[in-house]
Amino acid sequence: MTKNLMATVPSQIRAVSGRPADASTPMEVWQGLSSAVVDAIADDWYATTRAYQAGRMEHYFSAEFLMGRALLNNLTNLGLVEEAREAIGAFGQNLSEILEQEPDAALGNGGLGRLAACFLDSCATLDLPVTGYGILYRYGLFKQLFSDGFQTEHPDPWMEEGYPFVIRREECARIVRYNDLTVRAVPYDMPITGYGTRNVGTLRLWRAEAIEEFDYEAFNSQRFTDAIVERERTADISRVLYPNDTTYEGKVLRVRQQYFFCSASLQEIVDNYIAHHGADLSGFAEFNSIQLNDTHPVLAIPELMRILLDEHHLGWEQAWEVVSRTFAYTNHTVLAEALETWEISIFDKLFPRIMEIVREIDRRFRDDLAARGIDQATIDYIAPISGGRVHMAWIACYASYSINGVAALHTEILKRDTLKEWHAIWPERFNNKTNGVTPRRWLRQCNPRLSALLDEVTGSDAWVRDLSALQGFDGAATDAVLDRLAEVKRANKADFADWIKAREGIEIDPDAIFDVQIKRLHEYKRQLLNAFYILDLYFRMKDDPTLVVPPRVFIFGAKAAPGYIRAKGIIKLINTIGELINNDPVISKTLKVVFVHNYNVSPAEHIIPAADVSEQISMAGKEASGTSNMKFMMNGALTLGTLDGANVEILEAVGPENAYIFGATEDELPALRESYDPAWHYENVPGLKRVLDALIDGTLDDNGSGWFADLRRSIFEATYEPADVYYVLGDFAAYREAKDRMAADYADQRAWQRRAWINITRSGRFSSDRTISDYAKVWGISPTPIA
Ligand code: GPQ
Repeated sequence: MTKNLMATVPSQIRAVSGRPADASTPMEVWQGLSSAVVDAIADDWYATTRAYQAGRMEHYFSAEFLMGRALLNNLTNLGLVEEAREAIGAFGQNLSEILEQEPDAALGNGGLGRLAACFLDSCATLDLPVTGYGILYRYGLFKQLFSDGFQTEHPDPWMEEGYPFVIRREECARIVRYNDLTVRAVPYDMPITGYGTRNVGTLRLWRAEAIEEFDYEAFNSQRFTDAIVERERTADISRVLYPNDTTYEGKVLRVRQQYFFCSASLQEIVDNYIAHHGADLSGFAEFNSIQLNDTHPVLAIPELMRILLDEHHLGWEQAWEVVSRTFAYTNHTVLAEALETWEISIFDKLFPRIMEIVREIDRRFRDDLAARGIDQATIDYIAPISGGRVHMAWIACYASYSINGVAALHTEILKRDTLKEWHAIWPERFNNKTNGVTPRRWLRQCNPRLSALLDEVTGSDAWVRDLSALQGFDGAATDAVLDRLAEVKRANKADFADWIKAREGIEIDPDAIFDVQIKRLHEYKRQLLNAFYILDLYFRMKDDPTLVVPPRVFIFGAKAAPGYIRAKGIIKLINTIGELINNDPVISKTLKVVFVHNYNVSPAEHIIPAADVSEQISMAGKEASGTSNMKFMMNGALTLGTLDGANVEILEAVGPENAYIFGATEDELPALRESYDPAWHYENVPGLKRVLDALIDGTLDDNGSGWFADLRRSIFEATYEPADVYYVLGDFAAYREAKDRMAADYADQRAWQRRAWINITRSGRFSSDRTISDYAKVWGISPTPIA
């Protein structure tokens, strides 16, 4: 497999640059080394594809795959990091510098897209026949810069300079038809290596192209611009990732994107079935299952109906039987604003045949439920078509053989609340699949020091493929091991301080507590609560210079959706508080605030190994799972969090003495809210008055935007939402108490290290290998190793 990697590197670089390796730029070296890696796995990749195609396969449909960088991940999985370091060291290049050349493949917004990427890694490592299908966006998630503390957005043309980790498969191109447009879908395949296996899985990303490069007739008849416009209209489909996380935007282009990758992928899957199992499609679901990553790919349901009915002439019942045994649906949020519904008129315009099929699904659904004795109001509410709109989640629930949430609490809320009508009729469809993250990228690769310690303590690298193996080493935390753990964290923090200095121009003290909140900016995630704490702490220190406060660095990373003004206001607020604190000659000796700009997968790989405290402070019941909480835990940070999403299960795993849990719980909140009065908290909870007044009394300058006053209003005034809908003031006192206590506890380093160790050894359950093994049972697939 690894044959000749080192021998091929110089010639690969030369092929890229046209110059000898030692005269090539770091970017060219990255390209050449990456090409050499793809070359080295090419035979195994082909063998894996062949092996999977003949048996039962799972297809993971997702509008987002937040892959991050590929080179180091592949070298890590293949065990080639040192070999690569030597190979390029031979001509004076430094591997770390080369790795920093690589752009992030940011083809996703946040947790949902990154989860899909972790899943692919686990499927490859477990030799499972799973292929990912999505879109090759030309522009990934926008690049974020700060200007006067305000977020600005910039395009991310991530593969413009060439990207060796995707291979164009011209011969596998498909035609996708809309009523007003016909386009070619050309697949670009990304190899997915696993750890300790020769299997190489595939992520297939479709790119939209014109059927003909130009409309030659238009071109020749001097209508040059018409010809270009048509071509561009096609390329628009895969041009850009929509930058909304957990909110839905009813744009025609978005629904075109969704249909685009669903149709192309299904055509291929159906043809592959015919090639291997014959033309009788009634057996399709015996060999194929499709996981719908949220509702974005739900158009695959009517599209598979269309293919079976119109192209393969199955009857409706027969086709529906196949469809309803093929799809499984994962829900990733209970936020109402995320539930996708489309105006009927959009479907009618883009694909009338699909709309006709949806109408028939709706008609039969209504008959089906009436026959089951369901009342008319319920039927009207959960019907695929209601109120002039098509409801994607309802289509998914009706057609799927399995419906899952992403953490135990989330699945319970789905059953009790969001999807209760469905649960009442089809309880057996519901199941939980608590999320996980890959220990390859999020431990082995990003934290080599801790990895080496774990190898040593456990006697091998077996934990990389079976993270639950660490649990047996709970008791291995001798003084010697804990000293080593402390050294590892200290060294990671020093590296991180250098990285921050270079990237953000801020000096931080590696001996301070690194307290981190990194995730999309959303009100429900309550970065505002964290900001209020920091500002309150600043005032407390100003008021009482004798106050003993352990040195702390508050680290943030977050992008706000470009149209989400209030989220952008919170970014501006944190940056403004940072200015105030970092420029205060006295306070800045103890506190620093760092907002890492353009937060993405690769910054996370620098931040997480250096963290002491993992902020997971969403309002209970709102964060479906969270996955950074798991990455931090694996790297020995302690959770400061609410009983929300997977925090609940982290707490179960480590015990209350090894996490800091605070705040109202999901079942307490309804009663608390009934009598909730933010104004009372403002007047009575220590610290709040000063903090809220600072938003409008001139302490903090929002550059005339009015955004700070708006944040304050969101706390006190009911508009279309209740005042302080995310209970920021309600949880403030408990948060302040827990966070102060945590900082004080940090002084006892030995006790802290012991608790960090427990977090690491108990993180096995949060490996995506466990999650994927659970899914594999639902999917009915088994390992298919090629060697
Ligand atoms: N999530 Cl619906 C996203 O990242 N984007 C979305 O559009 C939706 C959900 C997240 C969710 O907020 C987190 O709690 C989960 O951990 C994550 O999906 C993966 O399930």
